This record gives sequence, C-alpha cells and structure tokens, in this order.
Amino acid sequence: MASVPLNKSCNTEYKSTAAIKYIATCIQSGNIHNIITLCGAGISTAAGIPDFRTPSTGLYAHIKCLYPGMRKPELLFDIRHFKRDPTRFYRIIKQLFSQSDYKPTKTHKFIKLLADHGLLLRDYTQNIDGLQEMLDMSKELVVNSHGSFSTAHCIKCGSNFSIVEVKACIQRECVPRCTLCQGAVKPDITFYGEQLPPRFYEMSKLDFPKCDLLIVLGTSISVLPFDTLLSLVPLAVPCLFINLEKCSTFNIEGNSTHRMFLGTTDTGCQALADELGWGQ
Ligand code: CNA
Repeated sequence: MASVPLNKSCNTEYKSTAAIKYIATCIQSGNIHNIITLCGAGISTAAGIPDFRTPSTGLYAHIKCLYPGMRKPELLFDIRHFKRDPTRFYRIIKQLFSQSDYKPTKTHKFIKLLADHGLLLRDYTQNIDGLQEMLDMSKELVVNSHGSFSTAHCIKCGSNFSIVEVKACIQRECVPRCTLCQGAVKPDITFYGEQLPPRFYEMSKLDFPKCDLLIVLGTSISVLPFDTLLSLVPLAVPCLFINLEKCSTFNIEGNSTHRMFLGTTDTGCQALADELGWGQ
C-alpha cells in the first residue's frame, strides 16, 4: 500500500491528538494522584487579558508602540526602573486591566476539575489576574508565583493600601501615592529584580518530588526562576505542554513521556476533558 505523506499541519494535529490520548490514558490508569499545573499568561488571553510576548497583541508589542525608544520592554516591570519612574508602569498596566469583568476561561475551569477529582496537587501560576481564585477553589491549591494584584503597599514606608484605590488610580492614569510619606504604592506582584514570594520556594520543595504528572499551560517558560521548576520533575514523569507555539525550554525530542499539544489551552483542555469523559 502506498503511504500518503502527512503535511505539516496534519502531522501537528495528529501529534496533538495523540498527546491528549496518551495523557488521558496515564490519568485513567489510576496511578496518577499528584498533578501539578504550571501556568502562564496564555491561559488568560481568551478572557481578553493580553500576554507579554505574543508579537502583535502582547504587552511588549504595545510598550514598543508607546515608547519606540525603549529597547527592553521588560524594564517597565523592573523594580529599579519602577523606583525611578513608576509612571510608565501605571500607564501600561491599564491595558492589562482595561475591563473590570474578566471571567475565568475553560482552562481555569479544567484546573478546577482536576481539583474536584482530587488529582491536583498544586497549580503554580505566573499570572497575577486572580482568575483561578474566582472559581471557588481552595487557596491552598494555588501558588501565585509572581504575587497577586489583590494587595498593595508603599515601596518607601511599607504601609498597606487598598487595591481598590490603586485600581481607581490606574484607570485615571495616575500614580497611587502613600498618604503617609508620598512614596509610590505598588501592587504586590513580583517585578524583575525582586524575590518571589516565600511560598513559591517552600511549596515547590515539598511538591515536586511528589509530582506524578505535569501539565504546562500557556507560557513561554522564559522567566526565571519559574522556568527552573521544569527541571525539578523527574524525566520519567509524564508531561504535557499545551501552547500556541513551541518553546525551547520544553523539549519532547528523545523523551518518551513528554507530549506537546500545539493550539490554544482552551482547545487542549477541552480535548483532554472530553477524553476523560468530563466534557461538560
Ligand atoms: P509570555 O512570555 O507572554 O508567554 C505567553 C505564551 O502563551 C506564549 O508562548 C504564547 O504563544 C502563548 N499563548 C498565548 N495565548 C495562548 C492561548 N490562548 N493558548 C495557548 N497558548 C497561548 O507569558 P508568560 O506567562 O510565559 O510569562 C510570565 C510573565 C507574564 C509573568 O510574570 C506574568 O505575571 C506576566 N503576565 C501575566 C498576565 C496575567 O496575569 N494574565 C498577563 C500578562 C503578563
């Protein structure tokens, strides 16, 4: 029989379907009890929140338009830059929170399903949008690895401030100032040049030796030290990477337990939920 050469997109689709089937089979084997999810901005783009690096729609592209002379858009999220001039950060962050009614995506709901089935050990997210917490999941199950936008403090005297006031200032495009010392007030998200929350280090030390399946969702896995979490997972542990594009940090070549689904995280999670019989 003559073999029909698969074209590239056919081949990718075939591999993606096979990836979902393989991971579903692992879960259905009954040997998986401690799934860890590693999430990035890609799981929230379907909710309308831009990521950093997508060339046309990401925040970095927007920063380059706003500030054409700026060589490194990530500087806006660098603590030294923020201390010198918080104005630019507040101007750009308005894009991230341009609406007030963002809703969790199918991917957030799939992570909750894992929890409901007693399979989720922990969700490590780089996101600061709080969409996962909206789904009434135990706070213990989520590690907000880059902090969260739910609290804020003055970078000069450390006083705490209401995030509601900070968000109101963001909408007016002005810098929220401390009522005591006039220092800039910063949401408690982790900037480049800052330590990650202690909980990230404490929990990852305990969790990763127990992990028996890893699902990486919507991230370019390019931010340190978050990307080092990948290396904490033993090679024999099955891993699924769902992303719109390939990423050099996640290599499936030569690894029999690593799989990749190229597409949106919502499509990938829906396919996995369907395969597991949790479709609705
Ligand atoms: P990134 O570097 O912008 O990467 C996002 C990745 O997701 C890219 O590889 C995209 O191709 C991919 N992607 C985009 N949309 C989808 C989709 N629908 N389905 C599948 N893949 C998709 O962002 P990372 O998360 O890797 O980088 C970490 C930064 C981004 C953290 O410090 C975050 O705080 C920061 N961030 C967070 C948010 C948020 O909280 N929603 C938004 C923007 C940036």
